[in-house]
Amino acid sequence: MYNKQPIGFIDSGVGGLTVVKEALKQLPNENILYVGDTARCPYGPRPAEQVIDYTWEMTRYLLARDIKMLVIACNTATAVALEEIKAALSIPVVGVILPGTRAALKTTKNNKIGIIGTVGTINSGSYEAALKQKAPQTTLASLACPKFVPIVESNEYYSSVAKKIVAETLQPLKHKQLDTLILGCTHYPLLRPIIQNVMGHSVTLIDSGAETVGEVSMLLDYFSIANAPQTAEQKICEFYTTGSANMFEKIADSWLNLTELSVTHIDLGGNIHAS
Ligand code: I24
Ligand code: DGL
Repeated sequence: MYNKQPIGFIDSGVGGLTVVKEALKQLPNENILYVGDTARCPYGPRPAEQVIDYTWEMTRYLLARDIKMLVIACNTATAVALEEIKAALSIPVVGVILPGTRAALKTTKNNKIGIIGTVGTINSGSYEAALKQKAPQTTLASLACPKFVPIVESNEYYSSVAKKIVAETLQPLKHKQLDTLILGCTHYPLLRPIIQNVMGHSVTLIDSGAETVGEVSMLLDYFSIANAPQTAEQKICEFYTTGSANMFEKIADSWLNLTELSVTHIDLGGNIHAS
């Protein structure tokens, strides 16, 4: 009836913590294992084949840890690797693209939806494919925003520089009469106030990560694999990073408002010098 095996989360780095934050809120009883490939982040500019390989390496690591479900928290990895990994695994595998797409379809009134993400996500055409398959009557405006991840990672996401870059980048979407915009990247919720301001308040922003956790919750119940209520002491929440555990912990502590997180450095792919 109850299943206390952990849910696995994988991401190219620390951005997937935006999804974990939602999981801690919506699924406080679930045990969590998170792998962030910080050493090889960002995935956004990388060729699809490489992103697929890296995503498999994180997946194999967590499969060996006996997870009951896998969440690909990274949009770029979901865009290129979800189908292949889902087809190969016997546990449920959830990406961030379909939940965001479903939420956008629920929200839109004029069927004009926008999607912003990394170069890898936008070039894959995965959001377009998902939307066209579900609702061919909608139009989708896609835009890669390669400058957004670096703004967040340089701690500039509230600065006037960020405002200027976001305004310039989103210019091509301004006059498309969109009423819904999907934030198709783990980092974009950090820029949400600026993006909202630039796009105007008639545009509803969809946070793919938050939507994804709602679907994870639904799947846990559908498959009857949710965990029993447990105390904070029983809860397992472990983070693994291919980069510096210390630096990962600093960001995770401040973002999740938790202290003394369990963060461990791991090597993936048998190449400790990979970068
Ligand atoms: N935010 C992200 N990545 C970083 C960062 C950040 N540095 C500052 N902030 N660095 O992603 C990436 C490279 N690091 C990773 C750790 O190991 C060393 C290399 C977005 C995170 C979203 C949860 C800004 C910042 C922060 C704390 C919380 C949130 C945040 F410092 F955006
Ligand atoms: N996690 C990535 C995504 O959601 C953003 C960072 C990166 O490019 O790796 O697309």
